[in-house]
Amino acid sequence: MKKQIRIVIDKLLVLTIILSSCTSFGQQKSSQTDKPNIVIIYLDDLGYGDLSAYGATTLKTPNIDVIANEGIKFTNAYATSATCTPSRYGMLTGVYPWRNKEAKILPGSAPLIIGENQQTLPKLLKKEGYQTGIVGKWHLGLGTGIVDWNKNVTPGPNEVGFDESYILAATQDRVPTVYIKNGLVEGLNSEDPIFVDYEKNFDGQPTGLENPELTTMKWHHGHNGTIVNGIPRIGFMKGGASAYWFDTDMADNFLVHAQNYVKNHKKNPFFLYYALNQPHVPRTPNPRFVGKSGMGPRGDAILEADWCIGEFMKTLKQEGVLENTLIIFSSDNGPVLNDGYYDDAVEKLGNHKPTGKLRGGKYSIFEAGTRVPFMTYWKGTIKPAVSEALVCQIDLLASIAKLVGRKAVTTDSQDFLNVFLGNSNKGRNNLILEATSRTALRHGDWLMIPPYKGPSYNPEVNIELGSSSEYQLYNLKNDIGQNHNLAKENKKKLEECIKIFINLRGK
Ligand code: NG6
Ligand code: CA
Repeated sequence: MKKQIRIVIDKLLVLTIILSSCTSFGQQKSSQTDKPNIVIIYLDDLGYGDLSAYGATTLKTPNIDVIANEGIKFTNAYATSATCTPSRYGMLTGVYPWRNKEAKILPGSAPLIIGENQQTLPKLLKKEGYQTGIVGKWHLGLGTGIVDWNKNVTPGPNEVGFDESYILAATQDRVPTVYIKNGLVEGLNSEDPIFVDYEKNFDGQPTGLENPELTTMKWHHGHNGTIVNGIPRIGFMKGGASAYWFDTDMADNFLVHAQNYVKNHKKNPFFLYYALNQPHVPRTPNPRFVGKSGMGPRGDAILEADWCIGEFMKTLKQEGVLENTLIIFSSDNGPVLNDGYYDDAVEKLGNHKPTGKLRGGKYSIFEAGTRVPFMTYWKGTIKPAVSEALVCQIDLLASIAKLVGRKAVTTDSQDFLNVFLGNSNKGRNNLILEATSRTALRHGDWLMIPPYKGPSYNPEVNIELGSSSEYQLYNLKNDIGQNHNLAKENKKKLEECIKIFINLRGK
C-alpha cells in the first residue's frame, strides 16, 4: 500500500515538473512574441569609467554589472550631448539636439522644449497600447513661459507622451526643490504657496551668497541662491516649505515610485523611464551609503545608485516580468568631479578614473563628454556579449519602434534593433556629437572636431573642453585617449570628414 502511494506521489511529481516546464516554455515563447515591457534606466553624469563592468577597480557596482555582463555591454555608445537637457531631448525625440536651439542646460523655470505635436518615444509606444511612465529627473522644461507652481504645471511630461509622471523639474541643484506628480507639486499647502525666480531673490530670503553660515554644503562656483536643507541652489524660491524634498532620501523615493510603477502596470506592456538623480550634484547619498566608497559623496552616490538598480531588478523578478522586459541602461553625459560644491570628489578620488581612458569629461567635445556606459539586457532573449558597434541613444526611437512593429518617421534616429538585441555588430557609419553648442563628427574610427573659438579648458570644473583654433582629427581605434591630432598628417581623411560633417550638419 505504502509502495503504491509512493508511486502515485512520484507520478504526480513528474506531472508537475512536466506541466511547470510547459508553462515556462509558454512564457519564454510569449516573451519573444508579445510586446515586451521597456525600461530605460538613466543615470545623471555617470562616466565611462565609473562602473566595475567598464573597468573601475576601486568602485564596485555589482548590480549594474549584472546588466552589463548578462546583457550586451556597448563600448562605442554615445549620449547625443555632453550635458543633460540636450541628451534627454535627443533620446526621447530621436532628433539631434543641435537642431533645437533651446536644447541647452535649462533653468528650473524654462518652458517645455519638446513640441506638443512632436514625435516622442513614449507617444510612439502609446500608439501600440503601451502604458508609459517617467520617474526621476526631467530637465526638459515645463509650462509655456511663466509657470504658476501652485496650479497644474502644464505642458510637461504628461503632454508629450507619459501617462504618469513623478519628477524633479530640472536638477537637484536647481529650484524648485519639490517633486511634481502629474503636473502638481506634491505635498504643497495652499496656505504657503510656492514662488520661483531665476533672476532676482525674494525679499528677506537667505541665499548661499549672503548667508554662507546657514549652509552645510559649501558652494564652489554658481550654486549660491536659495538654501534648502542646508544646500545652496541655483535660482531663488520662497514658500512651499511643506513640499520640499529631503535630498538624502531622493534616491529611495524615486526607487519606490519606479517599483510601484512596475507593480501597478505589470499586467499590460509598459514603458518606464527611470531617470535617477545620481551622481549629479549636490551628491547626497542616504546615510546608509555615506563613507561606503571611501571616495566621498560622489562614490557613495554611485554605490547608492547601484543598490537602487539591484532593488529595482529584484522587483521586476518578483513581479514576474523580468523575462519580458527589455532594459536599457545609460547615462546622460560624462563625469565631472567638482561641479560647483566642495564635496571631496576631487580630494578623495584616489586612483579611480571616472572617464576611464577617455579625454575630457562633462561639457567636453572630447570623448568623455558623450561616450557613456550603455547596455541592453533582456533575460532569456539577449545573449551576453560585448559590442563595439557605434550606436547612440538617439537611435532608441527608431529601434524601439521596430521592436513594437512600427516604422518611425525620422531623419536622425536610425534603426539598430538587431544591434541592440545582439544579432548584428553593424552600427552607425557616422554620428554627430554635441557639447555646449559645439558639434563634432564621429566617422568610423575617426573623430573630427572643427575649430572653435572660446576656451579649451574650464578651470572651475577642471575639464578640457576640446575647443581649438585648428581642426582636430583622432583615430579612436589606435588613440582612444585623443593624444595625437592627425589633422595635418592625414589631410585626405580630414577632407573626407569635413565633407561628411558639412553634409550632415547642413552648413
Ligand atoms: C551648470 C551647473 C552645474 C550643473 C549643470 C547641469 C553652475 C556653475 N553649474 O550650469 O552644477 O547643474 O549646469 O548639469 O551653475 S546637467 O547634467 O543637468 O546638464
Ligand atoms: Ca547630466
